[in-house]
Amino acid sequence: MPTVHSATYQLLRHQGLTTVFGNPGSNELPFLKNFPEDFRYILGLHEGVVVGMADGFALASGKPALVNLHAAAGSGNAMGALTNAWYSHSPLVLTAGQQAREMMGVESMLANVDAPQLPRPLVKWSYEPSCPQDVPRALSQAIHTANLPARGPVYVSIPHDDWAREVSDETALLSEREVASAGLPSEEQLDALAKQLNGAANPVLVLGPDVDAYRANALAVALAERLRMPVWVAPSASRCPFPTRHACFRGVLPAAIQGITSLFEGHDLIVVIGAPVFRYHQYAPGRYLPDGARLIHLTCDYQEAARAPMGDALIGDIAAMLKNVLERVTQSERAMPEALPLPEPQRDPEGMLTPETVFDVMNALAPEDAIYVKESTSTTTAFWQRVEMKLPGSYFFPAAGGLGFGLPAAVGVQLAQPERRVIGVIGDGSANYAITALWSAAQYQIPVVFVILKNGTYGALRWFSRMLKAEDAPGLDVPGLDFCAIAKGYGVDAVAVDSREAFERALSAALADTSKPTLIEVPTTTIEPH
Ligand code: TZD
Ligand code: CA
Repeated sequence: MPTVHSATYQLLRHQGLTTVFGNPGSNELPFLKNFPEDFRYILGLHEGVVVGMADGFALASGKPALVNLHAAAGSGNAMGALTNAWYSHSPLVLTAGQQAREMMGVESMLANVDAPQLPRPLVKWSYEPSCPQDVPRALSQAIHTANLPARGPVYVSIPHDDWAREVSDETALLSEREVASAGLPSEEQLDALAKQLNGAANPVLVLGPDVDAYRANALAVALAERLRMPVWVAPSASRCPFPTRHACFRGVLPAAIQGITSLFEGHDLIVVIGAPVFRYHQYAPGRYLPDGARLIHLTCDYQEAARAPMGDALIGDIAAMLKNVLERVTQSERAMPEALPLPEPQRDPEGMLTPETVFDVMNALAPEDAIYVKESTSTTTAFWQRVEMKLPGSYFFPAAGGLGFGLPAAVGVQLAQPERRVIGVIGDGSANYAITALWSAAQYQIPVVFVILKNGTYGALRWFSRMLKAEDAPGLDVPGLDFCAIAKGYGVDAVAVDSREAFERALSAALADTSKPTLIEVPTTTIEPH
């Protein structure tokens, strides 16, 4: 008879979840024992790192990733990282070891009391099987739930005495299951949508992270060219859905109600695809739409559709919807939008670089299929202006703004995309939340190039403090950090640079070495996010 252990590994193997991201404790050891040779275990030294690596891996591979956490304490440590996974529609299958069934009621050490409650509301589904025989089925449900649109994290708590128990041969049926969704609007809905697009005098396109997640970037380009629309990236951009040097590209929308409405003045149709409407940040109340404008929202997420404060929404497969709409729209005779001018080079002060120069150098030296994992909050606008990205899956930023994503996600992305170079562009504030990801990168020889932008401050908060008239708030600076020493302590080669030429040399050398990670510490000026 199969055991819960053998049936589960069989299921995971068939479903392609053979990389396990984890940090173990006693409750998890019965799952990890007899670890099959065709599986790999990636150890993270803190659960924020574990989930961050798995998140990057899932986003870059487009497939569910398996996480194994230690009971309540490990799950708690993972929660901050789950905010990002939830908002990036990342299909993470989180498992957590539970105390032995008989020992749960008395709340022994490591009993995860009310385990399914713990990760809510940052999971689509959370469960603790009521008997050992239900564990493989529950994990099968978890994988399919995570992977069905809209994708997202799920959580299963598994008592450690379950793994050795026997299950019926029928459990094998689970491994063979395929669960697919086929969401496409009706012909009538597509025709009505196309009619609005064809009839608009001055439409504008807004693209979000799910265009990139569905690998629908080329379809979005075709639609923009067919209708000759300016294209904006939806606010708080966590992925790059559109080539940043295309004539139609306009940049990332501001994350404020009034800011967006002002920019869309004069447009009669706003088409938003693969993003919430909208993911605001700064509180700047105002009108949601300019006069005379209609908004249409195409999304894979019914919750996004339902909670929007304005516009009509259509829910379905982003790529299929785009493809079908494209077949129905006619070539516009409007003038094509003009490409944005390239930004001027910046002069660097003695001994440090401007972030703009850092990005210009990256843009010049990195391969055209490089992947950027970015977590420096004050430099976002400058980055989007200066770095050309044209291939799908070229950019990842924490979708909920939860810091501690950048370092581990860069490691996970590089694991999923070994043929492409991954550059982590990380602020000196952000780097500290999940710094032990450096250890995983070193131990598993994952050749990420980490570029630490060291301006000595929480730059974005400095900007916010002026906006909120709270300039006297304490705790906004981070002096006294030596990232080269820290990196070396975790086994990563590191170099500090203080001029453009030194950075060019260091980045070229790091990009040329695919055998191990490198960290480059760059002292920079502080700039404004907008
Ligand atoms: N803690 C967590 C987990 N996430 C957060 N987003 C914050 C705190 C608040 N926070 C921001 O929203 S931006 C920021 C903080 C602390 C500053 C990040 O500093 P940095 O980047 O050095 O990484 P910049 O470019 O200097 O802003
Ligand atoms: Ca900083």
